[in-house]
Amino acid sequence: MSEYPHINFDELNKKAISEPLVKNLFFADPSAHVFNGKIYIYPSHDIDAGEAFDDLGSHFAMEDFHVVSMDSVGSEAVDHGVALHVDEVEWAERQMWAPDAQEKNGKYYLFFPAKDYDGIFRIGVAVGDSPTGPFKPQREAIKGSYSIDPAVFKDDDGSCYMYFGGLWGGQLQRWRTGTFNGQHPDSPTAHLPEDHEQALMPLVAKMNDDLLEFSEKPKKLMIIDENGQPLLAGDINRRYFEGPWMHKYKNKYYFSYSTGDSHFLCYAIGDSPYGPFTYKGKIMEPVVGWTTHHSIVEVDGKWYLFYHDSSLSGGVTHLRSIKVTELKYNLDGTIQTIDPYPGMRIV
Ligand code: FUB
Repeated sequence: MSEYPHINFDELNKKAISEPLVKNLFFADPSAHVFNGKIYIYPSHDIDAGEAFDDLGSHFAMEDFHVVSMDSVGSEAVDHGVALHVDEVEWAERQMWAPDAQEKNGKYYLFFPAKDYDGIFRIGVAVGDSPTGPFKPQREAIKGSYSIDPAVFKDDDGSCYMYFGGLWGGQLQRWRTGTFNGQHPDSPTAHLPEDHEQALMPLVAKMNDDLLEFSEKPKKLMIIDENGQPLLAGDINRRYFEGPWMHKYKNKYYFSYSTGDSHFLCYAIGDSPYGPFTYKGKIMEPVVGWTTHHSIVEVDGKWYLFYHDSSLSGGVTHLRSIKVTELKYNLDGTIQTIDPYPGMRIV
């Protein structure tokens, strides 16, 4: 159901800075990469499975992944069909949420979260010979993985790091003690830190050379303020919620993410893939649809933000569309904030 009865979607779509890349299906959470000179987008495939909206994200009941490719930004987005279905994954029962992909030595790896048969989000990997799949899943989830939203960054030396974690339905708060807390399973906010406590931070783990397992125990990735202090849980306009992404610009590491319930895309800059990362600002103002999730990639010397919104579905939270727009840096390396619908307030 639309959460935006006050919005005229015809007007919003006219003001929007970009159009859905695919209009016959709903795709979200676009992780974009350039492989062999071509753009490949690894999105979630949104469906209406009839689940009611709740703060655990039960309405995000996705079952499979497609891959979308483009020769260049502005060219036709081609949907290559189903690349992996939940029924092919032995350990996964449901909710195929935001994926990512990476290439190593001519093989392509699709990383994805899903709930296992105990209702716990884990992260799996599936391997293919082509960027468009099909991908063959490993029999088990990555050992030591939990929560959602894997993003796998390849550094200049070929080392790969997975960033992951998401609050509320993404269950990150249930792992605060190091093991899964099974209490209050129906509450998205139980187990969260108090407002004055350090915010929950995302996790990072270096991957083995074969990209099938972590080579180390995941570490907390610290996001700090201008005074070097970790962001606090109550700082909801800046603290991490979900949807991590890493890119490198002029030799600096840029960690970007969604602030979830305050609906911003934000970024922080550091000198190492492990951080710490100093909060720098907003990349994008809120889009229609509760969630906001993105990736950043360089194509032919320009930088692009891939993101999603619920404009095509008229504001239905779990029926989202992928979009792309140019991202610009200031001379000091900060990113110019993007307004997805200039001149229109959506919240
Ligand atoms: O698509 C399901 C979830 O919604 C993702 O995992 C989150 O990042 C949010 O976009």
